[in-house]
Amino acid sequence: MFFKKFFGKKYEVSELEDTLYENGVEPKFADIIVESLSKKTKGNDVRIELKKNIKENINIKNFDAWDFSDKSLYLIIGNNGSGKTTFIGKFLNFLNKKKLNPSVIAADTFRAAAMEQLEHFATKLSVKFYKGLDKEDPAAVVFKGIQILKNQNSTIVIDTSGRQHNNKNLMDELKKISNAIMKGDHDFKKIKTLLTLDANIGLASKQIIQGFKDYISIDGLVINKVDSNSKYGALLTIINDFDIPIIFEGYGEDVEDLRMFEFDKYLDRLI
Ligand SMILES: Nc1nc2c(ncn2[C@@H]2O[C@H](COP(=O)(O)OP(=O)(O)OP(=O)(O)O)[C@@H](O)[C@H]2O)c(=O)[nH]1
Ligand SMILES: [Mg+2]
Repeated sequence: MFFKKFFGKKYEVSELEDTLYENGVEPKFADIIVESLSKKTKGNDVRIELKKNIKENINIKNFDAWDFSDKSLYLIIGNNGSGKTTFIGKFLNFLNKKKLNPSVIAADTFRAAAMEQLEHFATKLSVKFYKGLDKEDPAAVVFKGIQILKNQNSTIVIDTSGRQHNNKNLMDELKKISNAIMKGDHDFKKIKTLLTLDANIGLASKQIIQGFKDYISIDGLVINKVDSNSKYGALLTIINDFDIPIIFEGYGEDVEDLRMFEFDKYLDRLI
């Protein structure tokens, strides 16, 4: 919605470019879309032209739409405070509405409060919940949790501790969790790893995605806190640079504050 401030005004190209930077759009990308804009005939609806230029210059890949109806297992990973646990509350609500009978494993044994936070969501949403003991090995918690919950024909969602992608020990721990899932005796058709990102970090997401990707295969991204975000334009770079689809956007702390990511709607909100 940054373009609102240009409504009814004669815009300067440099001002428009600065506003794009301020909104997280990568400078080299902003330059391209503004440069092609300035050559266009005056009087055009600049907002429409801007969106068109973005579409012409962004490398959008065609991903298969996610089908949540299969019996699936979702591993939720990400930096500290990137909104994993809050997202899981919203995601359980989403799965509940689809009558997919979800259950959840709290494998963030690092912080007792994190397990309580998740238990609160699980209770509120009447979702089956398995938690580890304080400081228990998260891979063991995940392994045991799956054995207990697998026969209830449910979709399982797993919460993990926050970790920085450059912390080798914690990234090794994540690999161990992933291996524990693979080794488990279960028939989940799909195991999907979702990486959560805080929208406010803007272009710094690039290093985070790459850092996690170097350790573990990532199936989709969740962008949280887009409601309090001033760097929404950075998603253009994530879309352009990575072969990983953005699946969800979180826009608040309530369990209802989640929507599927749609590029055209995203552009309408950005500009
Ligand atoms: N405004 C807003 N706040 C959010 C959103 N998602 C999460 N938060 C807030 O961000 C903070 C961190 O969220 P958590 O869900 O605890 O993040 P986390 O990744 O589980 O954190 P750790 O487990 O400590 O790594 C909390 O205060 C949430 O209420 C969102 O979409 N919008
Ligand atoms: Mg958490």
